[in-house]
Amino acid sequence: MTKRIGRLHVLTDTVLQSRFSHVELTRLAIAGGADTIQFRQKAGATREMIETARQLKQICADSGGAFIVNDRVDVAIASAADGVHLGQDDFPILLARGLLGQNRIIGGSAATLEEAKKCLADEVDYIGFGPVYATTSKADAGQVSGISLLKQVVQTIPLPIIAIGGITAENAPEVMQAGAHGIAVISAVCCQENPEQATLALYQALQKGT
Ligand code: TZP
Ligand code: MG
Repeated sequence: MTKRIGRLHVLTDTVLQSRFSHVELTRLAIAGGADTIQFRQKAGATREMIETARQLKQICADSGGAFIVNDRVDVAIASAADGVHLGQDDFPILLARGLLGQNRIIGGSAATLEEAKKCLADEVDYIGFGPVYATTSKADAGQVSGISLLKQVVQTIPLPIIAIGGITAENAPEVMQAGAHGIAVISAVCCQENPEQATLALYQALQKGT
């Protein structure tokens, strides 16, 4: 079956900033035009995470957006999420597929062409590729790929490629022109004065680049 992969993924974060909760960020991002919310919380009580995830899922469902959980297959299942996003050292993708079934979205992270090929072999539904630009939002993000490697991945890997890492409204058009299916951001939304307005600016930048 064909699963619709969004073009504007907002990853919720309450570590880099504490003004907005995951729920508030989700509401604001959706209001600004995000079509995918990725709940990204690296620590804390599992029970609370499930509670939050269930709220986010409801908000996304009400707007027709997709709800993806970062790292945690258990939380994704418990919240009836639309999918899960897994890094190279996270829960193995093939095992996640066995638990989630074919209808749920599985995204994989890749920072190199080799990692992108691994994701393809594991039959992910999309690849989060990057960091394309420098980022301070992820300590172990690794080396910046730049636009040229992003292009190479887009041309080699027949999957939707979601660019991540240092994406802003300024550079989003060139990322889209490089062939990315969409973008994923943390700080360009979560760390802005007005997350809704910031999401809208990204949304408009995406339109420009496609
Ligand atoms: N994966 C690769 S870079 C990154 C992640 C989660 C951080 C993206 O954050 P920002 O603030 O949009 O650069
Ligand atoms: Mg991860």
